[in-house]
Amino acid sequence: MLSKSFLLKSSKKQGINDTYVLCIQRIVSQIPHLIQEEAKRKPLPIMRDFSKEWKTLRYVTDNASRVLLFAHSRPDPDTVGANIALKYFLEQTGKKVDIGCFDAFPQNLHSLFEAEFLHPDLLNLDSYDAIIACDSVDRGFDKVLPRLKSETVTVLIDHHPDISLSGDVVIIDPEYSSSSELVYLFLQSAGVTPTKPIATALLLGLMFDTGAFQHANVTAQVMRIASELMQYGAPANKIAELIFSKKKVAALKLWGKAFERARLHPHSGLLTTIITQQDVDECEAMVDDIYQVTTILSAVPEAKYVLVLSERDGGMVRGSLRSLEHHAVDVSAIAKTLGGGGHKLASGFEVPGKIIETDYGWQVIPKSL
Ligand SMILES: [Mn+2]
Repeated sequence: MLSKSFLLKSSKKQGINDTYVLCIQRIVSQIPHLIQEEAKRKPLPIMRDFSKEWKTLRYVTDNASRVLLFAHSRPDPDTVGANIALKYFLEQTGKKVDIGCFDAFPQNLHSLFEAEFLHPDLLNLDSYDAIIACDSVDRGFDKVLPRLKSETVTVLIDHHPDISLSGDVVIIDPEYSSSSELVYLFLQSAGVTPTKPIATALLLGLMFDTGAFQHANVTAQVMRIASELMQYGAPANKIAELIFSKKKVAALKLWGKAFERARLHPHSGLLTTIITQQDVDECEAMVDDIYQVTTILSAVPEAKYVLVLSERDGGMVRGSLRSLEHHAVDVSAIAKTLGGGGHKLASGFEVPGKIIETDYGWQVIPKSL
């Protein structure tokens, strides 16, 4: 029987402000404060050692018979990879495992895995001994947490900063590249040799969250893990093709609009563009197609950092910020001033409103006006 009495509760706190009026000019005016001097840059990050947490997690999984895994809303390949890998591992050890998510399993990943994500309303949450949430635990799992009975053991595995949720076992450190990297380290500490499907799932997450090993979160450890996963049979080329190359015409059309409108602010080095809801509809594109616009634009040599503003369902405007390590810009500082958050080199925020074009550039008009 799984008892959580041995687990120490951990708690974190943080506050997110929620009032903002945004226009590009305001962001530009903040840049001088956000560009760090080379000399003040941090030394290499020290990653947290989770040896103790891995042992606790192993205790939890050994003693649970029914486990619910939980993926974040609008699931990306990292949450998919981390959850699928854990599911396969737990099923090998005879556990009954479901994966919960507020959205369906991504269509384009069905060629890699036969899997189903179950909406929490369809689940009997009381029937699980333990719940493990992998990746962006504040995007979906936060709504499930209050519905759990108190004796259910909760485990959080994440690599995002500023997570305010707490659980019985907390494995969160933004210095790691991906939740898939963390799950790999768990399996390694448990002495588990990944099967080919497990290796495939973890390499999927690792490659997606590192932009196929191009982002600043790539460490020697990431490369070691990727190489080991390939030795266990993970098809790196197939994964790369699936997540980075096979873009439909709809996505290319949408990117064309975004690239055509891209404007560089020469003094700040801000490269910005916008995507309206009308663009997405006209191109018959998917919201997911917006994500890679920031990645591609961040590689433009003149750009110090990139802001892509896109209209989303429910009258929201999403700002996606991206930079590259050598520019020494902390885009999460910008996101935070606008009520958002994220990593130093990739962050975002959402504000209620719509996007209009003015003589001075793109402007977000708050909903209340
Ligand atoms: Mn991730």
